[in-house]
Amino acid sequence: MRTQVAIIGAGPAGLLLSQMLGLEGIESVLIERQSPEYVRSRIRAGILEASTVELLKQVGVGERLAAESMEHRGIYLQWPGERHHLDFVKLAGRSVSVYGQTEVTKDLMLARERAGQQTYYEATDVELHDVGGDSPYVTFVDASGQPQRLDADAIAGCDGFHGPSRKAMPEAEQRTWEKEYPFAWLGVLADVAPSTDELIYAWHPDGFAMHSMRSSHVSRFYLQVRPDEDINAWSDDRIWAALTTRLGAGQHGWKLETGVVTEKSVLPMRSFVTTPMRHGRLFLAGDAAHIVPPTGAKGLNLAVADVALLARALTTWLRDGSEKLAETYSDTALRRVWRCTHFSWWMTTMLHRHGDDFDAQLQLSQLQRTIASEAASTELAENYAGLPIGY
Ligand code: RFL
Ligand code: PHB
Repeated sequence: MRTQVAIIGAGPAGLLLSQMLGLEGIESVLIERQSPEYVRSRIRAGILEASTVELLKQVGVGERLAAESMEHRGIYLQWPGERHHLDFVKLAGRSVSVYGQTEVTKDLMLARERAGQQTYYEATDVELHDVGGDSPYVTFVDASGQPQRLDADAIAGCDGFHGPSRKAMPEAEQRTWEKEYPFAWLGVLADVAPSTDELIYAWHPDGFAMHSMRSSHVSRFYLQVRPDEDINAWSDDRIWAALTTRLGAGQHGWKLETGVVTEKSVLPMRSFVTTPMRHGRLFLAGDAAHIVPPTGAKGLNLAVADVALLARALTTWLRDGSEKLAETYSDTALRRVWRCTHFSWWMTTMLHRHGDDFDAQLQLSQLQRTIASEAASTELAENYAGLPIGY
């Protein structure tokens, strides 16, 4: 079997790439390890930058997004006794939108089905071959157990942190940077109306807490826990009690509504960057090339920004015959990757309890400065609301 671009991974990066290439008349085949039901039900990120929203609208998957997303002007930053609003629209001229990654994925899957492009779900033994040469190909076993070979002009590795694409890059040419954090998040989804109009990021002596949301009747919460935390030790009552304390319910007349917990899981936190993001005819995009801790809400947006560059690079190469953008893809993408890596690290280290009491005082001082100085709040706002694509 032959196609122009073999895309490995049907997460937001792979699905969006196939959609953007399809609009330019470039054919692709998607190879995904999981079933469509599994991909559709994965709960992950929830915040879209303005440029992500704009891009999704431009490429024809913005209809439900426009109708159902919630536009937020900013976020609340809080620590015991104080809650402050940062208005991104005033500070940086841009807002963000609440629309779950699960919903983005559903919209993109539907668009791909409508476009009639081929997807192999539940593929196993996915292997990349000859990525440094002119005739790369992918082998895999399809859902019915048939071995398959897919030849392509280019391969896009959109298979997340654990996929095979990054491992197919020559080790001698790769460099990686990694940071593990000494804490994790307990993520909680609950059937309850949000108790806040915009997201709350809270520093607390017991650990970080966050109040996010998915819709007018579904809330999303996160609590800082240990990386080896036993999820079974967190009953619903314990979760609501910790959120009540850390989010400061009962103070200044603010109430936290509670409801039925429908999902809970522990998420590890790491920063990871690999360079370069291209070798020969293999291109990495999204989590396959980099991971950020979720505190800055950057993971999904960064994957979208990579794909915006990669779709253009592959189009100008495969359709128009110019390799120029393919050659600069890695360097251009990595500029934004490192900016978001720094921002995510900064938000994470400012808001999570770690170290000693001296460190806690520095965190509180940094939080106060972020609120008190327009320069400091603008720096947070510009990064959070998102830098232009191609930054
Ligand atoms: P994805 O979404 O991981 O998609 C990769 C796809 O590749 C498939 N795959 C394979 N396919 C074929 N063969 C193989 N051998 C394969 N191995 C893997 C996978 O099944 C999957 O479908 O990467 P992509 O597209 O780059 O998108 C990136 C975003 O998903 C990611 O950055 C964010 O979701 C990160 N993230 C979060 N970011 C936030 O900003 N806020 C969050 O609250 C948030 N929560 C999360 C997250 C990431 C999580 N993961 C990856 C552990 C919660 C979780 C659980
Ligand atoms: C989410 O709603 O899942 C979410 C929002 C903001 C973050 C991380 C996760 O920084």
